[in-house]
Amino acid sequence: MEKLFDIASRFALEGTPSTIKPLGNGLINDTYILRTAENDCPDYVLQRINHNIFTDVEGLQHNITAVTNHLRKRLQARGEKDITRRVLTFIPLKADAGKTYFFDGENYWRISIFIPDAFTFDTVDPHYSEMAGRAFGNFQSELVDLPETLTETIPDFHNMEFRLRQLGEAIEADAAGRLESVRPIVDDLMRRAEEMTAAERLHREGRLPKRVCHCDTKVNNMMFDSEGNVLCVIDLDTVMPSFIFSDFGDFLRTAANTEAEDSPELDKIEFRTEIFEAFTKGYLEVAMSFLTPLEIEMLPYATALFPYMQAVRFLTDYINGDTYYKTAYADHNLVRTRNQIRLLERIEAATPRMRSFINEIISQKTVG
Ligand code: GN1
Ligand code: MG
Repeated sequence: MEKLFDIASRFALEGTPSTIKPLGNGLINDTYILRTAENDCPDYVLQRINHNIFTDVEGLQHNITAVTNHLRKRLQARGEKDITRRVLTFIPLKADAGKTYFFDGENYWRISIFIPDAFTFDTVDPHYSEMAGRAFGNFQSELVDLPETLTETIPDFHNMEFRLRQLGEAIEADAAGRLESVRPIVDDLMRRAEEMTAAERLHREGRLPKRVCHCDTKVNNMMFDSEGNVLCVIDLDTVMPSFIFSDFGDFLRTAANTEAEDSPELDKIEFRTEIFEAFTKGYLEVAMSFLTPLEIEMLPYATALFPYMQAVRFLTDYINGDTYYKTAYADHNLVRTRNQIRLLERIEAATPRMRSFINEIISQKTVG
């Protein structure tokens, strides 16, 4: 803790840090809440950036600064109040105002303003889901004209061909001796490889662009106020150019699963159609203005792609001996893998219904 206070003292904070405690349940970074002694000073979120995963911290913080500044300008231009509740604000270093991260010789740290009276949810009802759809649509649409070019903070992050290659390498190495026990799961995933790498092929053919998106639209990466209004999108580490429908698919992966992503109760896993429909309605209301017909057509594909990609990533990590995701017990990544495959099966079964729902919305919009 002493050390955390020392790190905090490097940043140009308002007020005196009084307590620092762990916050949240992310799988990658370590997050703390830093309270200040004074009532009229903000509290802060202190984060250790996992630089084994985000190897280019400079590029990462450059992206985040570009994105948050752009969003802030938009909010200001619209005359919005309470701007520090509507976009994340990163604090510069005392010694170098151009930098929003501190390297202590071993780890990288950053601090942003804590948003009080704000909530994240691990599950949502249709009402919240529709608002989240609109909010992610807005987030993407605000970033359509971002002047800066963003770096890929994790190269090939949502590249399904790359994720399958990583699985192939894990199988090849079998570093933890776990391969034999998961052979049938590997086969089950490989069977879908061709279908699931469609986006990469379309991109190479020049038919599918990459655009700035969030790339980690887990349901708990959106903040709401106490009245249930969307405040802002958080967890911006992975904001980068990718397939725009990534954000759509990844949100539904967590929000439309009746179970948490690591629930072992496979029989309870359903794909919540009402969440899909509400989210799609909210999202398309905004996103129809900038999506191409092909991007719209691929929304059901994206919905299947994300549980699939996550299953491949969890399984890869399991075979590698749990080197990437935080785990709480030996089979944690395997449980997550099975969970995501079951969700994928549910989504595959729901695909015709998803298609007709999307078509219905589109035809209403184009007629009305
Ligand atoms: C990681 O940090 P967190 O928990 O929001 C991961 C996502 C996965 C997610 C699975 C940088 O996100 O891509 O979808 O876990 N982030 C990174 O829960 O790998
Ligand atoms: Mg998160």
